[in-house]
Amino acid sequence: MPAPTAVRGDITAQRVDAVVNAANRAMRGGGGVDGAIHRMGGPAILDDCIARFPQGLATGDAGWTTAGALPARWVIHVVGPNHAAGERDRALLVSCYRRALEVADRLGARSIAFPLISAGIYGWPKPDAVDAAVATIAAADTAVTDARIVAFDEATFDLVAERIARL
Ligand code: AR6
Repeated sequence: MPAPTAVRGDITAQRVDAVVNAANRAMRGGGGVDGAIHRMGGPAILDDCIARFPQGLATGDAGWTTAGALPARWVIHVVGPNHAAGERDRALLVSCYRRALEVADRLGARSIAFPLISAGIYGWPKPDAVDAAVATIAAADTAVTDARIVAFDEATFDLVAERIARL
């Protein structure tokens, strides 16, 4: 696919077909991006998580729900590895991006906004989290034409933009 683009802002405000949520295995909400998405999207997202994912989701996997009141149509939930808790298998982080794009293709989504998965509460070192995001999205075989990496702060935005420039 074309190179991803770097965006600075709040992922919940993105006008895209699908926003990606950095969830956990239980899929019942949490802090960070997960908290923001459930807060802004409203209770329909949690209802759909419970209905469609009674057992939650495995680390490295992706699954979709409604986006509720968000401008997006779908939320694609992924579960990144929890580096802070000792989950250090990088293939699981790469898998989150690949699987999210596969789910997007199945939905017919053409635009998607990713957060930097595992790079917050889960503590994945920021430069490697950026590298995994940019390289995996850029190499994916997908019908998605607009893939954004949404950075919350200026320093992270700069890291993402610099890595994209090196593609
Ligand atoms: N928009 C864009 N980026 C954001 C936003 C936002 N609204 N909020 C945070 N970030 P995190 P993780 C950035 O912690 O590390 C939850 O409790 C943040 O600065 O959301 O995968 C879940 O339920 C960081 O760079 O996700 C899980 O238990 C990045 O998004 C756990 O946290 C990801 O940070 C998942 O932790």
